[in-house]
Amino acid sequence: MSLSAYPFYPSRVLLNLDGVHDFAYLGEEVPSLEKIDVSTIRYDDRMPVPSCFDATPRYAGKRGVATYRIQVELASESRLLLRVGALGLRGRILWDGVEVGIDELPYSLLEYEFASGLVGMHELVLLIDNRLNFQETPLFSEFYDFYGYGGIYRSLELFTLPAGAYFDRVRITTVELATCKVRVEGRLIGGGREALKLGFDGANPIPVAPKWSEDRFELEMVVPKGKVWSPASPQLHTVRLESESDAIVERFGIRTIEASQGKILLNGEPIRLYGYNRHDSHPQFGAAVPPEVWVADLQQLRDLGSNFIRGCHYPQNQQFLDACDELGMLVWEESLGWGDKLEVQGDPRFRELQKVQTRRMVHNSYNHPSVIIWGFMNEPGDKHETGASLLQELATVVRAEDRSRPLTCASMYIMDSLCLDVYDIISFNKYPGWYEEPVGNIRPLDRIATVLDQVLEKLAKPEYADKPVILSEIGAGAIYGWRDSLDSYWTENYQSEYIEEVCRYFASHPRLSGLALWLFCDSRTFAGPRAIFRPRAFNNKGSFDEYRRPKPVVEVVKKHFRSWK
Ligand code: ADA
Repeated sequence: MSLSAYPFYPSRVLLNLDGVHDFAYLGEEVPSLEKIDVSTIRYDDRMPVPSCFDATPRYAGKRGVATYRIQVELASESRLLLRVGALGLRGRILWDGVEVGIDELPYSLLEYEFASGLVGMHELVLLIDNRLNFQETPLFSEFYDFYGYGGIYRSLELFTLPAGAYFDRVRITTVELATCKVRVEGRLIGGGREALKLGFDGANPIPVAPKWSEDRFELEMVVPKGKVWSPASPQLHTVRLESESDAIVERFGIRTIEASQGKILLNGEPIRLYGYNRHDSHPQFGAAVPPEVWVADLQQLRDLGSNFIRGCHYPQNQQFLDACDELGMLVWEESLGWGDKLEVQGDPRFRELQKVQTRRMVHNSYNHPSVIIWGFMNEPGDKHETGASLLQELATVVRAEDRSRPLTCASMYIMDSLCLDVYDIISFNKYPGWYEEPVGNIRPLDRIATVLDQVLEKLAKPEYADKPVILSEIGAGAIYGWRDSLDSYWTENYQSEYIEEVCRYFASHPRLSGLALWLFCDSRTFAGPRAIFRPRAFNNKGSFDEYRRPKPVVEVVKKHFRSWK
């Protein structure tokens, strides 16, 4: 299934390369991707794109190198831009046998530019490595609590580039809500000071005179008949820019989002966020979740009354974010990270890749009105200097790219964090009544209010008063269908009562501006001995199971969320 996300480039030829590709699994005992001679590979299988090969029955659980190959027929000679929606865990991309790029940013949308060669048939090969090894895949460690799939997670698209200068992304930022004035800024790669035309919402583009600084342009304009975007009224606009040799259509929403005086303000009005953490994962498709699944997820989330999704723990599919824009869903998008060890956080290459992927995420998702919060490094080492300095650097990276949204980071050390001053919003993950020292109490539900009270007491200090607070994870595991007379851990009843407590607490504590329950649906995680605390090798804290079948807790959530509308 192919769906293109914004932006569109109306004057370029776009070839969508999704479909069924030639495939070969090369095994575990092969050298690193750069050392593999692709000319000797025998393709003896087929595999769809997008797909995770290790979610298919034949290659389930394999850790090794696999190859996807497709023939592409070109009608003209030009420069090409290959857009890889996302892959994992590491990729090497070859066009006619020549390397055009290495992708070491799992879940990130990346682009590669190269010359097409002559008119006629060409061959695109993607070598994919899902072996867990810090040297090769520093951004994904084997202890991450979600499965490190191998494959091409999201769409592959190939664009022809114009002979002259061409547009990179064009960013639209709301300058003034009342007049619907926006700033339009972008880059004309290989150009500058060219005549530009611009039109909103399908109007014929007319000449404009932006300010230029080398190849970057900027101008402010009032959107004619502009309408403000909000969850209740998700009004979207498009803008088309034309240069001498290229054209681009970007979509955006007119809205503001800020963290001020302890509140999250959407279009100047305080808003409380309530919803879920959602993994982009499904047992049959791995991380290559097709629209059939994520559209249904969005329907379920809306039926529950949620207005908020934390896209844990990596950059989101652009098509998914387009749908969130259209439905008025509010999203926290974060770059990839998960409780990385201190020695990892101190590693220069890891730090550099963290910055590159985070910058790229902001670049890719800047125009989505649904994305209201940037995050990074879930549960980092924020109580140690090494972790704290990385978080400070990542915040600087985000702010250099975008000052129009607040940033945050989900801390598991809220009581000891050295970094709370770094963020615009303070977020914390807590599992009272779930991860507890043995206390002899088989249903420690009373711990929820006790522990959350301690956190809010700390955050009542004047130095934090201006910062809104989000409870970014809380939850209890339940095995789908499991009932038991003890009503204790892993039963659906304990989970329902747990979430009942959490929702009541949130409703009566306005200091909390947001709640993201852990977890929308059960999600596959590490297998093997580490899964001793993860029955079935799934994170079982979903309100739905991995096939999106509702557990009884869904009715509890629905009752509360809908009453907050
Ligand atoms: C952490 C982490 C989640 C998940 C959760 C859990 O808070 O951020 O990804 O692992 O714990 O289920 O324990």
